[in-house]
Amino acid sequence: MADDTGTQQPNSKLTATKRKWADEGKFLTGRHTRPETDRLPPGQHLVKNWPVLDLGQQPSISPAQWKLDVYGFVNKPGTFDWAAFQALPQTDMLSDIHCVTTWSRYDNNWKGVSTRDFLDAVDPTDEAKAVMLTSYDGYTTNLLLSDFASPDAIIVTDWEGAPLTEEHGGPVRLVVPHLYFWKSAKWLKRIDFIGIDNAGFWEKNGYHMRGDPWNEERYSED
Ligand SMILES: Nc1nc2c(c(=O)[nH]1)N[C@H]1C(S)=C(S)[C@@H](COP(=O)(O)O)O[C@H]1N2
Ligand SMILES: [Mo]
Repeated sequence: MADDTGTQQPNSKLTATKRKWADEGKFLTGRHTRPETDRLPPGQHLVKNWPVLDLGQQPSISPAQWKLDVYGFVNKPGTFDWAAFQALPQTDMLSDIHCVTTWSRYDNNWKGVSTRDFLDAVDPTDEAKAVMLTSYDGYTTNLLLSDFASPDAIIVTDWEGAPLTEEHGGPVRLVVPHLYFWKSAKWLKRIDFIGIDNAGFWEKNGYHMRGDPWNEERYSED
């Protein structure tokens, strides 16, 4: 029963494996690589609303006023204004939020520029190992370049089909869903590509340098 369409023969090993996966309901959504029972990281609880957390100074920046400066180890440093940012490839993503204060929120629809596409545009050099993000409220946070470049990380302008509200970091914020939400800088203003991972605001104040919720990296070791 060989055919030339690339279809597996009925008794091939792959067919048998796929049948077993189907029986087990594996990859049912096709989206979550973790089993559903592991979707909520340890010590977290689910919320339906979206809490607001920040240092208490919410800057009012219109899209026309907004600019993103890019410095450091990149071949194409410079400034993106709103039009230049909108000209980058636009992507939709669905992801979960995990805040270190123990709330998690599932299935957030984001639109913006994936960090992968952003990195293509600014072209980091080999010296770049980490990024320091600076926001319009003076907030800073650091990420390893490998975490910033994660395939589900996105520089966001829209949530659930509407522009990101001011309280949630509009016009532009970062979303890095595989790390605690303090890494997801609101009101993004500046990205420095740096050679050594330096501590940002919360990282200098007792929080973990990386912040992986699956390993409960909440606080710094010392
Ligand atoms: N610019 C800026 N970004 C920030 C913060 C902040 O104070 N300023 N707080 C961080 C923290 S601690 C959290 S939990 C999330 C909260 O985002 P939200 O208010 O949209 O839920 O933003 C993060 N990004
Ligand atoms: Mo937070």
